[in-house]
Amino acid sequence: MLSESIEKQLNHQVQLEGQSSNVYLAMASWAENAGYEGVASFMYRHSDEERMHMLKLIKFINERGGKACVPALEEPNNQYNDLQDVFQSLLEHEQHVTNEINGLVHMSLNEKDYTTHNFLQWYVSEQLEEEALARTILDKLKIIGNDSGSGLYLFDRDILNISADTANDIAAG
Ligand code: OFO
Repeated sequence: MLSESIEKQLNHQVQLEGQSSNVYLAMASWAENAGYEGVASFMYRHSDEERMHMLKLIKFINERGGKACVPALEEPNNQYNDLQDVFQSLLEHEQHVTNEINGLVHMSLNEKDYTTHNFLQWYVSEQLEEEALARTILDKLKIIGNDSGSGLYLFDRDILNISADTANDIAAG
């Protein structure tokens, strides 16, 4: 059985994952309108993944005898200056999510809720991958620079091959 405080915090995380899905959906739409088809499909896929993160939490809360609440979402930012702006925002968003997950992990240990602690390990690894991936992409964009049309064209074409596995390798050194 979940404690009230952990149930509340897990529901907060449900909101955050749902919000992440919305943020990436807005980025996908911006990229599609800006002509970056590769980035758009990367973001659409990322948005779907975040929805899965939310569903996983909802099911866990309910399985543990808690009550998962489907949250209201805020309107995400729909306007970006360029791709660097998009991926910098993505990195900052993920850093925020990582902090929240770490807070939950801390809380579950404090309350000796080892089942929740175990469940959260999947999110800890996922955050490591997502942050590493965002940094890898930002590094590439910095090399290309915003003025290189052909560089950005190739980046857009290649982004679909940049998988989470690549980021994993980088994170593992
Ligand atoms: Fe759910 O991993 Fe990003 O936010």
